[in-house]
Amino acid sequence: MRLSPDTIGALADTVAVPHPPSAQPKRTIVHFGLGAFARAHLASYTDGAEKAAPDRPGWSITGVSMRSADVADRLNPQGGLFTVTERSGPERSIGLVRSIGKVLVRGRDDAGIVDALASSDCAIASFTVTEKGYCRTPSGLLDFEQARAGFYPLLAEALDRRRQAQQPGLTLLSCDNLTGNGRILSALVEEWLQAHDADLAQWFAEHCTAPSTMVDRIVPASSPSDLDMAECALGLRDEAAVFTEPFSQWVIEDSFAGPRPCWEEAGAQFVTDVAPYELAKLRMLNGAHSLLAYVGLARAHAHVHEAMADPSLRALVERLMREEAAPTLVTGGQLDTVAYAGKLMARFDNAALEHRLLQIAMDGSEKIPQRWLGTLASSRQPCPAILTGIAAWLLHVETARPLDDPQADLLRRLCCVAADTPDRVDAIFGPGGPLASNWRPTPGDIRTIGDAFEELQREGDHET
Ligand code: CS2
Repeated sequence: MRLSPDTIGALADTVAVPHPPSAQPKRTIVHFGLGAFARAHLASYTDGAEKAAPDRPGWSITGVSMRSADVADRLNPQGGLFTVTERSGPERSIGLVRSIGKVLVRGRDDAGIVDALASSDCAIASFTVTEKGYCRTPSGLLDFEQARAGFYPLLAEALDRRRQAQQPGLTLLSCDNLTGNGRILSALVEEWLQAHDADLAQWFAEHCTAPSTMVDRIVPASSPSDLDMAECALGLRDEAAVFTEPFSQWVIEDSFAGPRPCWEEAGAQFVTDVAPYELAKLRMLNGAHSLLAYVGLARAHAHVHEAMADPSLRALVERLMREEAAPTLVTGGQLDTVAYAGKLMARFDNAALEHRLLQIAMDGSEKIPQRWLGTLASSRQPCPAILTGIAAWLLHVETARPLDDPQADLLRRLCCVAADTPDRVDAIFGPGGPLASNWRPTPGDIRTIGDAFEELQREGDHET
């Protein structure tokens, strides 16, 4: 039997079921990219806010699936219901989430998506479309060709309808792992609007906001065996179940164009400047994650906890966090980086999560700039751990079949043409390269990358 509003009563009594949401009309959030992360994060916080303050106006999320109808097919027959299982050691805690109303599909339901965004109920458009979903060129400008198939045209049409109907603007809330995600989103949307309707761009600047946010929760993709295990625990089949860690954090810049859910009741922190939190998270957590992914795969590991149990890799991760990333952060006393690193190590050790390294390794060219290059550019000392990560990523580019990266063809070509390390680093990270940045590798950096590359290659041959 499938989970749905009619079958809730059959859920195992170990599942925390919130009381039914209020029958009052709801405000809506239109969320682009309703993958496992958004379900375990935004949807959970929205549900938690309603649970904690049932007398406040309720919110419902209209999801937009960007690439296929898969998520819609999982959630719509369940009336938007799904469960979140928190895993840590042998502990499991399962809760039902009720904040999703329906899921539309980009390309199939475009008119409905524009209607939802243009509706007077809608106050927020939120995003977890991953780094590549913002459709940026290597220099950070909007790639119009790609953007046409993304969220931009729908958002623009809806903003135009709101302007003409003299409705309030929207808050655009990016929940992706980008430095200054709100600033980036707002600049890209403005670029799209300027190119199509300069008056609308002006209206957007005056009526809409895009707060930056730092989002944090490790949410591995759900596997078929996860869903089977959940079925045993739930007593019902939940095709949209998500599995995550108990930890969760959301820091949000308090600059909304209109109303918002009282997410603080569910633990979100509202601050005036999210940058220190965001930089620390990207450089320490995500930076270490990518290191574990590429070096871990080169050393034949499959999951994060297994890579963490490899003593030499564990030492590299500690080094990246404590000696390379942390000294580049100005946290203004808001964050104790020593304690933060300790907590991250414990989270990465969580074997119950079964977090696949290949999932993290995906889209390296989109992730590496904010995870590693910022640290390399601002560090006053050599960063052997990150440089080893770069060597492992280059090896991944050379050997992974398929290479899951939007720039796969270009990267492969550059690696073929430039066979030795100095040329390769220059072709990829130098001026005009796909990962050009402020980082200027020294001859010593290039030697470290070359040595690490050879060593990882040798170890890989040995493993084979
Ligand atoms: C991971 C992130 O897949 C990845 O690249 O580093 O999804 C990470 O798990 C989250 O940012 C944690 O908040």
